[in-house]
Amino acid sequence: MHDIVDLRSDTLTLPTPEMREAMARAEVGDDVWGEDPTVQRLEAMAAARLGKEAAVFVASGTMGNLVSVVAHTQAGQEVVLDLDSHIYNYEVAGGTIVGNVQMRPVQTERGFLTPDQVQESIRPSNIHIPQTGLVCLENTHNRHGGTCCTPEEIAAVAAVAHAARVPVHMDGARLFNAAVALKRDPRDFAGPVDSVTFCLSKGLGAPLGSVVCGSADFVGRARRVRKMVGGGMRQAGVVAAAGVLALDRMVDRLAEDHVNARALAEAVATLPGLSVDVETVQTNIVIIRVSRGDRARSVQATQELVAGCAARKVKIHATGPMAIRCVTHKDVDAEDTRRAIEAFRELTSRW
Ligand code: TLP
Repeated sequence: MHDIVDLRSDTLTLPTPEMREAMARAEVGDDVWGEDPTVQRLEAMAAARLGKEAAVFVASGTMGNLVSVVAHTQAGQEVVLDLDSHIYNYEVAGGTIVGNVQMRPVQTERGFLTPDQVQESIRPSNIHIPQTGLVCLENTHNRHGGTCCTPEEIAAVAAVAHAARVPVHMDGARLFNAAVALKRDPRDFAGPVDSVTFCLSKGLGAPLGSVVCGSADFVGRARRVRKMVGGGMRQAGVVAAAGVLALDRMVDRLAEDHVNARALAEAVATLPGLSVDVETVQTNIVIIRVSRGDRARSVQATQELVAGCAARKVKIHATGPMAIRCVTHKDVDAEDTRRAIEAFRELTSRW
């Protein structure tokens, strides 16, 4: 049980006492010189966990996706991705600015491009038309509520892209949530794609950091781009030490977060004026839609819910005028989840 139940994001997780200890003791060196043994250990662990040749430690998921987009593409090429993807919506157009690529967002049903959509989006060879340089996938899918796509779905999309000689990058910020939820090896998801970024700083609880995995050649190029955007970190082993523990000890427990998210979703779905597509709650994200009569009243009710929950020490985040996102994580236990449900129940009881 915690004093404040913070459901705004799993990025708010605090490092465990064990992580802090490991950080204090970490063996370090200058990583730009290739001399930080703890960073090297983390990169080797990450590559092995995803079945890739190599990996590079980066400051954030955003940086991981940026260096991947730039390392895979040439200026003037096009990147095919889902309209609701994090890369397209929340990464400040980094690929466009740094990589000079054009984004080609495609509306999808569940956040996942189908093989047909990829086929239709790949540009023909024509003097007028930009070349397709990359396809990006996101798993789990943030805006669609932590939904997972299966290794088979990924393989089907990658086959179409690869047949056209287009590489595939996966934003796997929460890839381990998908692996735990679907009870599959992370390697099964990573196998069909050319690169994957995953985050240590979300459900896995590290204070910061993400890892980009791929072939040795790709990772070499990504490392250069990382340096270009100022991401060459010196004694980074201090933070990589927490990442090693995140990978080692924090993956299996993600299942608890999924149980709590389900409980929250099922309870909230029964309350007046609130709806949740419970079937989509496969991992740790719950998207709640608020509807109270007309739009104006619904928007106001959403704001009142956020404020009312805050007054009850339950922090939630409005992701749209009539939408709330709750994310469960290691610092929200079953008792905290019950408190959050109680707050929603109280606040909607007068509706
Ligand atoms: N997502 C954050 C916000 O930026 C929305 C959150 O609270 O969920 N890919 C995906 C799918 C993400 O959800 C995020 C972070 C990132 C990439 C970026 O990671 P960071 O925050 O480390 O740059």
